[in-house]
Amino acid sequence: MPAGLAGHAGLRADGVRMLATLRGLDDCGADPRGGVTRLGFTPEEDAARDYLRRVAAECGLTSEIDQAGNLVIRRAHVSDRPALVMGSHLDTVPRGGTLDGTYGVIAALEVLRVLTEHQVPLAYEPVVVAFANEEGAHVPVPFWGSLAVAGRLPDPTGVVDRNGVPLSEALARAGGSIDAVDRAAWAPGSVAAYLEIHIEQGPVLEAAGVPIGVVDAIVGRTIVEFEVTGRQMHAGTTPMNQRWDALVVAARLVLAIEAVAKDDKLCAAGTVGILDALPGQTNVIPGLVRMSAEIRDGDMDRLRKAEAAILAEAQRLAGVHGVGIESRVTMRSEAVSTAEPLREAIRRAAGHLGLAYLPMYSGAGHDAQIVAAVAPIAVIFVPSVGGVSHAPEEYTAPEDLVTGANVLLHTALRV
Ligand code: HGY
Ligand code: MN
Ligand code: MN
Repeated sequence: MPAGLAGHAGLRADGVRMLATLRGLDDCGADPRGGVTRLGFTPEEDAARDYLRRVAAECGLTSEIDQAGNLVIRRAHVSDRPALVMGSHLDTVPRGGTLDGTYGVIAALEVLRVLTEHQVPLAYEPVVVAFANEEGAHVPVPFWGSLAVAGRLPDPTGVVDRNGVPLSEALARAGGSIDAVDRAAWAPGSVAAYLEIHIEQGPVLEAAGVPIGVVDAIVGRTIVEFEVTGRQMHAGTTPMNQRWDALVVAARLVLAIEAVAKDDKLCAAGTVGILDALPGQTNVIPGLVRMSAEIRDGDMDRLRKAEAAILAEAQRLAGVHGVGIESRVTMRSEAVSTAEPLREAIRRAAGHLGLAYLPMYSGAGHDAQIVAAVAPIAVIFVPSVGGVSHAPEEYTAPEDLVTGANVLLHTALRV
């Protein structure tokens, strides 16, 4: 720890306060079927931002929404030093958990409160950010908010949500502006480092009985959307050998995408999460299928080869079965490494607190990997019970959440 901060070695997060703030968000998108449905750029995500703005005001912090809809919380009297940004996202997948992303924002806010209350003289100005629409569940631009601060958002003007409604409306409701999202980009040199704490979402830490993961690299991801076009015909009168059934071909493509990852091992993971057959009637041969492929790997060369293999197989299936298959790559996120000096700060923080830690790989995506284009990044993990996430059962023991916040705090002191 820098000598000037030695008097702060005993600082701790207020765990009771942090957990209460976290629970305050449970109402924003609580799903009657269980879990949380707080999709990006919906009123539920707006409510979460509003709630945190009230909390920030109550503790004397200032907050604003940038032009991309990101919530930014600062001390009332900011210095002109470069920022140490800490945060994550508030949006969820449909029926997700209460912690994915949200925990990272709430832990960062707790750290900012402690640093402010104790007037800790940091080298950098601590700032909390809640990035908008990380999941991309409703507005299919995952990492929207972090792409905006990194100045990497593709042209946003034509973006529509899954119901075809232009994003401009929801963005304006959130406090941003589609015509000014480029103003959300962080000025070069204005951010010294970005720290994100997150639940692991996998089984490693729990199995090892270790409370802290120090992420060394984050997975890369490619998303492809397919349209399979066959012929819509009568399900009873059309002979089985005279059909162009889009769903039957799509089913073969689903299995091919699994095989590329599972059997051919061209990439670490391959998933089809969207499969819509139209017109969706028991007595009509599906004429159109819309489906997604999502592939991940830590090596971008491998990921590109896996993508090429899937696209080639789609074309082969189209030829063999006489249907049309159109594909569109809608997202490519780069695999990244975290910054070693920040990893060292996390390890020292954990050591200072008497905690064991493990180097970890992240198979989940995080806003940090987008921010990595403009600032050094680090990611801290806490254990996920059963390794479950993107599901209502997602859970981390409260004491582990508080422990993680203390590691974030003591990492911030060492940056
Ligand atoms: O999908 C992901 O990896 C992230 O949780 N959004
Ligand atoms: Mn997630
Ligand atoms: Mn997340």
